[in-house]
Amino acid sequence: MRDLHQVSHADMANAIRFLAADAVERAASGHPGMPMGMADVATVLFTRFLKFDAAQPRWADRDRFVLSAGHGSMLLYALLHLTGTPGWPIEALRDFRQLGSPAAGHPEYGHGEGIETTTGPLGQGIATAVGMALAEEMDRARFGADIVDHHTWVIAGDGCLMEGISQEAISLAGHLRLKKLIVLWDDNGITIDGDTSAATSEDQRKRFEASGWATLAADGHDPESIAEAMEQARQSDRPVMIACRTRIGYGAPSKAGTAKCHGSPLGAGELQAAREALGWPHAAFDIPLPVREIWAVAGGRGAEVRQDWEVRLAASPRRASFLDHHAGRYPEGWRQALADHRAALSSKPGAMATRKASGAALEVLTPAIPQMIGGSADLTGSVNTLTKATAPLTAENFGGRYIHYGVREHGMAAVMNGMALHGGYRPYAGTFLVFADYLHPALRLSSLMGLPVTYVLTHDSIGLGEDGPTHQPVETLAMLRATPGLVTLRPADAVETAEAWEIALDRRDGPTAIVLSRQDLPTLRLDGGVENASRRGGYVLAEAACGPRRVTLIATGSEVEIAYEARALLEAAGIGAAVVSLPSFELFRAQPAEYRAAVLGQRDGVRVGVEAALRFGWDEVIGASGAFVGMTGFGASAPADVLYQHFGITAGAVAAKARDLLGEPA
Ligand SMILES: Cc1ncc(C[n+]2csc(CCOP(=O)(O)OP(=O)(O)O)c2C)c(N)n1
Ligand SMILES: [Mg+2]
Repeated sequence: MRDLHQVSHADMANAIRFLAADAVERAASGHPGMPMGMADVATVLFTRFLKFDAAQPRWADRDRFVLSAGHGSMLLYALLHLTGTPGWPIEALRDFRQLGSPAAGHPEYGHGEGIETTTGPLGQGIATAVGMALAEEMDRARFGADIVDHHTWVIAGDGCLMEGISQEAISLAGHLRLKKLIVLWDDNGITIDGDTSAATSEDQRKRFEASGWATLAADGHDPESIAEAMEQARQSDRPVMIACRTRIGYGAPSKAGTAKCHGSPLGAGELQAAREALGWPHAAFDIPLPVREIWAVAGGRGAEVRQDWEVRLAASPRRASFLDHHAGRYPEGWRQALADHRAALSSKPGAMATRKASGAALEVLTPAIPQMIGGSADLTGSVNTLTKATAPLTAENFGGRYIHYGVREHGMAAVMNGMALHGGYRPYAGTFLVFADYLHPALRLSSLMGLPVTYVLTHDSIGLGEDGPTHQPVETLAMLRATPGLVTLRPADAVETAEAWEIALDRRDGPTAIVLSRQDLPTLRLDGGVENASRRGGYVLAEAACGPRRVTLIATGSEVEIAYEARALLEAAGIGAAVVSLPSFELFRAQPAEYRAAVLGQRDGVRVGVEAALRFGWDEVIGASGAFVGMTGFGASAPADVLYQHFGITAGAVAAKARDLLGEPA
């Protein structure tokens, strides 16, 4: 390794400081304080510790670096530029926060090489990093330390540590003893409102230690103090938090150490004064050649290590399985196994809760697809996510495939994101649909990043019965359907449930929510499930039989059965009625207009929507003149069948609405 000490540490750190402050100044918006405060820590990390090769930012065995304090995005962009990461010319930094620049306001996964995850919603980064560190342990257990051996480094601020999700993440990481996770806490005592003492008096080190972490402290402006702590952290047998004491906006004469430099440009005068104070006479975006060169050396530090790794991988007996795993290639046979399963369900129609049908589909899929990693937020027996093929994952057995996330929905979702980002894994995990609210910020990031994680959301309506309105979602489906990039599926029976799983596993570019009933539902699909009908989002399950179609009854999940019964009532009265099953609004919306019109019977009479949830979003399907049978407010505590009667979600009510619309009341 070349000597990096010809140019001073201060010069290297100042290069970061001024790239950040100048970019914020030019954009007239952004956060200079955090990059200026953490420039020393970041310089030590990137020049002496982080295992990476800037020329190959996707090298599988690189250390992961997560900027959890995403508002300090210019710190990351400055590092990516200085280390020579592809796609990060100085122009990208000059265009900070402008449309089309990889240097977006907050780091966005997929917008530029080297951005490991999207951050900005405080706390998400640290929790996502737990998933990455976990995936590293899992990879090492599967493929061996000769090809998997890297750390996950996180920079987290006061805000990240105040957010509740950080507690879930810290607690789980400590429990699983993720020893290759190192959190660098930007301990600057400042947030937007001013001194952190206004809102918190926690002893952070004790807090982490209580969760099974090791902690260290460093002077965040003394490179040797930082290096000593990082060296020690790498030897730890448990996750490590290093409290890096820093001064926000370090170098800005009047604003450093105050909230004034947190989130707005320093201003021309203060910026010039900082240049003088730190001895940086260079123009904005001008990095002197020796500093530039020494940073480029830092960017190439890992090249040899990576090449050695390539040689080891080439010689490894696990090479093929490692590459398949990371490319997300499933072994042959899973699709056929699932098709056989669907055919068997169709040939022996019975009644089964779709949450149970999901468990049955997982029993078929998990032995076939080793990338699938299950779990639940302490509701395993209710959400049916555990299968015979998925042994529990523990600190002693990272070869396991089932994660007991504990009662930590938000952390669970972020950890799934981290596993998916790390590469290879297809995480799925379950909780009750109503608690999707507890994990939604992380689910939103799954969608924004386009990560193929699967949410198993059961107990999906008043149909769960006695647990009452706290547990009965009425608005949650609308929230999921309103989330861009998410595919929500609410299957009507066991066959559609198996189809939903096939759709989820075929998705590579976004998350899927599978919404499932607690109560038994009859098998309605008797066609052998040969073709995956759910792929079109909606389809005619039963066409009008007694005459031309005059009514189209459109339902999802458990209400398809009710629509079916309503159809029988209408047909008995000589009114031709069809039932449309609509498991996914998003997939249906993607179909050609003619198909949608034909399914919905847009030229054939009236439409009635049925769903045990709020009408919000349904006008798209039934039109403004359509009728809707569903919920108008919260549910109640009672047996499910009583609730369906009480709230008027019955076949009789559906048939009556249809007849009203036809002007032919019974
Ligand atoms: C979940 C969430 N809530 C609020 C914000 C708005 N916000 C951005 S930075 C910040 C303060 C963060 O303080 P700290 O992490 O200490 O950063 P520093 O001021 O030290 O840079 C807040 C409240 C956010 N980005 N995410
Ligand atoms: Mg702070």
